[in-house]
Amino acid sequence: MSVTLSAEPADLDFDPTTTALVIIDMQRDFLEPGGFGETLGNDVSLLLAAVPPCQSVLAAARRLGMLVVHTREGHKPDLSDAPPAKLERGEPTARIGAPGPMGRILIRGEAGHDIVPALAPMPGEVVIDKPGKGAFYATELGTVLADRDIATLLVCGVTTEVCVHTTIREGNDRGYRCVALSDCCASYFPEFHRVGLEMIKAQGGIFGWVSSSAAVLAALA
Ligand code: C5J
Repeated sequence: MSVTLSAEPADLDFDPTTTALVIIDMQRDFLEPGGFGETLGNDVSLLLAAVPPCQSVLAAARRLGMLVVHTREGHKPDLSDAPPAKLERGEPTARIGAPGPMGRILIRGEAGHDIVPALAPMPGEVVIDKPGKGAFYATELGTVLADRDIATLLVCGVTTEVCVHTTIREGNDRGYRCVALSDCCASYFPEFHRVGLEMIKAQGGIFGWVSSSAAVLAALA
């Protein structure tokens, strides 16, 4: 059964049974004080502000039995899935695979790679480990969504202009209706967050739609 979501640039009808909640990279190293993101000089409180709205949308999605997908950005310990162009960037002490405050930076299995406890996946929920910024590139996400006849993605996570944006662009090109939930996404750069959302909904919704946690909760009530 279809429900109507208040969104920009236009309201959107979606069926919860063919809609996935996709939560991008809410990982300790990006969000937590003392993590890799903070050691780079970022204000992690900007990202932590997205956690409570994500929790409320996640609770609603779980209550309705919607498909929930969590993603984590990271690489194999031997870095065989990380292209040299990605590895050679940044200060040597802050590169992927270097020792960080919560284990090796962006390496699977390290503490900093984990999703923050407040949004921890429940047993049975899909967790996609992705080597790129987009959640479709070099992952099983496309198959997971096709198997469930998913048509609409409600997208949360960090950071708005990097992994959220790349995933929405990838999803849009694959024919999904992608909706960024503004208060459930965040960036270390408030201006990038604002403009990132503007870009999605510009030109009649060139990449998709922008909505909010409150609008999703109202639609699913
Ligand atoms: C994500 C990043 N998840 N900003 N990564 O956006 O490098």
